Amino acid sequence: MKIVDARTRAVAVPLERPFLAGGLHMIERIPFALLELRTDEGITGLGYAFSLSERPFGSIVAATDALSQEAVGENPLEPERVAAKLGRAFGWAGPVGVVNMAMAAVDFALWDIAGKAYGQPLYRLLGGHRDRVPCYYSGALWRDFGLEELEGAARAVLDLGFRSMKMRMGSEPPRGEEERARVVREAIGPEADLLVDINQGWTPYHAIRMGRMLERYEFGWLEDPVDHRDVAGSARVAAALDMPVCAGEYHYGKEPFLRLLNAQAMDIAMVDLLRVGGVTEWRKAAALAETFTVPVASHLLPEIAVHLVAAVPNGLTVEYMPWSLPLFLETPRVQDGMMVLPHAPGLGLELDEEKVARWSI
Ligand code: SMN
Ligand code: MG
Repeated sequence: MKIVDARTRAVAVPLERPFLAGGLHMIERIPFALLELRTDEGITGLGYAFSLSERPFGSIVAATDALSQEAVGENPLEPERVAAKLGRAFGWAGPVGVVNMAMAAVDFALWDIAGKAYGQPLYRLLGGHRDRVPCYYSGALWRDFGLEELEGAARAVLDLGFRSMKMRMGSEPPRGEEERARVVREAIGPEADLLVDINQGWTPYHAIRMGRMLERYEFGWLEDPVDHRDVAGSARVAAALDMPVCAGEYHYGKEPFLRLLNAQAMDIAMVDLLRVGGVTEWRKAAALAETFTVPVASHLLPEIAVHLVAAVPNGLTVEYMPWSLPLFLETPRVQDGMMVLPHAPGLGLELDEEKVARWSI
């Protein structure tokens, strides 16, 4: 089988409720570069990459377009060979920002084709450890929510069928974090799981002080309490707290995970599918964590991540972030707080072409 054509399109998915990103700007829509690889056997594979800001987005579209052209003529059943070729074509010097994301988009499309060619859903091709996986809702409980809004949103998330959710803290200036934790914990009760993401907002000593307070509200993890480059600082926080520290989403490629794991800087590894470089590299990062008996969680793109978390033995939970979901006719169901793996071959996703046309940019 051969790839005969690569096509990249750009769309922006409108958000129902805009949110403040990193305290810097309001995000009202999320731009995606949609890639389709067509084969000489009539199978089409879907891949995509996105950015939270429309400024670097043009470079993601351009890189996806340029890299995917390099895949034309290659066998889609050989993702490692294709990755090596793409890396050479771009003067491979290790994991680099936008290139990694574009590599991921191509890699997704290759695995989608492989699943369709073998007639199996992706999670089976990757190991098929389970057919349902825990997940948590991530698209609510933002930093700019007031107390009443937090309470209402937390209840609404439970009503959607989730048993676990993530809130954000670490605003600058601080906004009464203990009160915010208490309101959400009281709204969801003692049984539901609650996670908290700081997005690198604290210093290690502040994180330790805040973490001791947060432990009273039974948080399942404390995510990215400190700057992702401060490996020693994250290790200090992890050693000081009983609450697990989750980190990893900001890193490119799999190599940083070995450094973080060796330093005991994380109790739970979060691997971003785009930054790591796609399905092929995500598995390797997960395997590194497995050798340290560290569980792995996904970051964004739940409709793809569900396959990966289900396939590896140390898969912990899928981040159910709804941003990408409206692009598809159907996405994996959530039942009793678990995501159910799709039976359709490959990624099991079909673009909603009516929306793609409407949201084209
Ligand atoms: C996050 C990532 C991207 C945008 C907003 C929030 C967050 C997460 O770090 O883990 O979802
Ligand atoms: Mg995060």
